[in-house]
Amino acid sequence: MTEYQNVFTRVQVRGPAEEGVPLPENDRIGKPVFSYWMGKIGNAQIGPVYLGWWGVASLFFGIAAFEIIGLNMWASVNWDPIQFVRQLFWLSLDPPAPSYGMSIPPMSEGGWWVLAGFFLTLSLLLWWVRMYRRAIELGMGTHVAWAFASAIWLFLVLGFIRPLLIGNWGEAVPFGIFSHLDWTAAFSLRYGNLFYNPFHMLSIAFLYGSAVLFAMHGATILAVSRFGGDREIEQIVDRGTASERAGLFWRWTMGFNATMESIHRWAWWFAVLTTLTGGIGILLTGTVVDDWFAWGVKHGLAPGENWVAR
Ligand code: 07D
Ligand code: 07D
Repeated sequence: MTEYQNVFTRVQVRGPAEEGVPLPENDRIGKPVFSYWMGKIGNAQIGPVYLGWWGVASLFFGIAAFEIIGLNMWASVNWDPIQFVRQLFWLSLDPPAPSYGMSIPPMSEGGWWVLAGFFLTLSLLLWWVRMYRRAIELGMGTHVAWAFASAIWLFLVLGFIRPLLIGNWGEAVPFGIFSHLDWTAAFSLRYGNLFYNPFHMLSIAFLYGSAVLFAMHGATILAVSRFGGDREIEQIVDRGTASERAGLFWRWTMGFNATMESIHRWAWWFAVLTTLTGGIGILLTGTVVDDWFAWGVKHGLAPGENWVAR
């Protein structure tokens, strides 16, 4: 009992290797191994991993994109390995200059960026297919794939859909640790302060909300794990003291409680809506709205000439 009364995992279940459900063809690779340290944060069994063509293709293009980015960065410091490591966070592979529009630029002037972006996009889409297909194969819902699709949506808006609408690759995000932060700050300034974009507001509310919900849910389940609350799904159909108590705790403290099932819908929607609303906000910027502060003035969000404080 006391083993459960701690915020850190204290117990590890260790049985014979679990092979999982049988598959039509055995596409799984790797002999299962056990790791005590992985057991501290999750399941101690590692592998076998499902190997399929979608995953292999995704990794291939992902590694290709990563290599193109890395080699271009390395070339930018004249192939000096020390400088490459020293300046890594500040190095960048930039999109073509605005003067190129949507044409294919020379490799050294943004061509590599286009190719890396194409490969990275392919890699993400192929990984999406892998997730979707594995879920179907296991008889699961495809919720994970659709949540991932929401993240891919924001990624595509940032680097593909919005530049396409504007007609310029130069609008897209560079590949680099600090360069992509500089891009983000410059984007906000260029379009009159993203804080006045209501979709940025929504995205932030869902992002913060995701953190709050995750904290509430994680804490609640840990708090009732001594009653078996960590067996969440059984608790939905077979109501026991854990689920009941968890619900009662929130009804007592704030009057309303989610259910063992609905809390996961809350979590899914908050996470999904972060990038979904975010993508809408970015798509509108520079296409429909050129200056979010001016837009705010017009709609009474920000002080302007006719501003009357109420
Ligand atoms: C913890 C899961 C693990 C994932 C990790 C990310 C790479 C990139 C770089 C090849 C939560 C792995 C990173 C593989 C390698 C190269 C050049 C997920 C977890 C650890 N950002 N961003 C980061 C990406 C955008 C912004 C960190 C990606 C937009 C701000 C990391 C994308 C804007 C800050 C990173 C992307 C933006 C960051 C930590 C794609 C607006 C930070 C990410 C594909 C949304 C923070 C130095 C993390 C930081 C940070 C990756 C897009 C803003 C390098 C892959 C253009 C303000 N971003 N980002 O933990 O420390 O995610 O930056 O769209 O402060 Mg970013
Ligand atoms: C980027 C989805 C794509 C990622 C994918 C993952 C790999 C790695 C590797 C496995 C993150 C691909 C993964 C390739 C594989 C391994 C190891 C999700 C991504 C597919 N903002 N802002 C947001 C705040 C300001 C700006 C969202 C806060 C300033 C821009 C979020 C503040 C300016 C954009 C948010 C703040 C500015 C955003 C991102 C505070 C800068 C966006 C949500 C307190 C000066 C993005 C509508 C997210 C967006 C975005 C938060 C301030 C600019 C809610 C809290 C005013 C340009 N901002 N922001 O989940 O959607 O991203 O905006 O000041 O594009 Mg912001």
